[in-house]
Amino acid sequence: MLESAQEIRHDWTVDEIVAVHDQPLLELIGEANRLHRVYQPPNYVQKASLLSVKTGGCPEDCAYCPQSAHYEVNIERSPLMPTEKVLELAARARAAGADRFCMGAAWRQVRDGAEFDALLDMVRGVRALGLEACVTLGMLNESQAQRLKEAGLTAYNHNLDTGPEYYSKIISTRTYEDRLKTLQAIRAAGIEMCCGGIIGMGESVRDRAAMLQVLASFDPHPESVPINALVAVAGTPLGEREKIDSVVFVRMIATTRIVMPQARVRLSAGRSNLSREAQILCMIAGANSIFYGETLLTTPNARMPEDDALFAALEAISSEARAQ
Ligand code: SAM
Ligand code: DTB
Ligand code: SF4
Repeated sequence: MLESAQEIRHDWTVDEIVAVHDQPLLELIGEANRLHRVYQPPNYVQKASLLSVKTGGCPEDCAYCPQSAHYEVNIERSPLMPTEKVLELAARARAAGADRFCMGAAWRQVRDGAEFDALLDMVRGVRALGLEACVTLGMLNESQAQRLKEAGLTAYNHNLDTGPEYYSKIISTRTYEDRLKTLQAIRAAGIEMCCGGIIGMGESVRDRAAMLQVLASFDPHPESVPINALVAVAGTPLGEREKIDSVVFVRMIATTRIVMPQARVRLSAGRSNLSREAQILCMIAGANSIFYGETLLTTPNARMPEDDALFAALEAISSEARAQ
């Protein structure tokens, strides 16, 4: 693919990104869609299936997260799921049409030992099923990243979550610098980087733009960028936050697409609050991946029959169908 120096940039300023984000909506969506059609297959939306393989009891204090042990949240904790069970669920996800299988663990960081070895087996098993494999396990070092690469891991998800300034309002138990180190280890091992964040936590547009600026400074850009809207869970410090407006979601997706035209932009948590039409608008604005399946990690996702109807609506239609 030809890279246009003007369009694939690593030197965006926060001001420039804010200006992109704040322009008239139709201009913004139009430009995002133009870039989407140049750099991405125009009719493909990836289905990624998500599974929590170790749930709750996490020592970190991420203010949005129901799995943090710091808060009183009504979720069931569970230890690492047996590999056979994970692979059974992966096979089921593949049969339902998933392209990628993502496994999340409520760990602060990866520790060498039996549990990490089991994770490596899960990755091998998922790849053997012909699925892309992604994991999100918290912080890790280069040798651990290398072992994941050798097991066949496609991508590692580790989010920046928000801009550098707002970050300390959300998480105190690890720094932005720690996150960047993990991302460097992933890149050093040659694993695809899946890195994005969350909107709707009380941050400003400037904080969102600052996060995109850090992401775009990676060369190459992250291969995938999940954009989550906060799922406010009772018991967490952000449990009372109001849902964001769907146009706010669309603006963030479009801005992400413009700033990183080659990335896969994933319309992630919070999608179940969007109508079918708002989701299609996000796709016009550059989203080309979703989480597909009844649950995210601990909270409900968009329902599968509704997603099947959404995907059916995206297909080309025959003349008989058009007559309806
Ligand atoms: N423990 C690992 C970590 O933090 O890197 C992996 C799992 S963690 C749950 C993965 C990501 O899920 C977080 O970085 C955050 O972006 C997202 N997330 C968690 N809770 C969320 C919520 N309530 N709403 C939206 N996104 C959320
Ligand atoms: C990401 O950016 N979003 C996913 C995935 N990466 C691991 C997680 C969303 C979690 C939403 C809250 C929950 O279900 O616990
Ligand atoms: Fe733990 Fe990850 Fe949740 Fe933070 S986001 S509390 S590290 S599971």
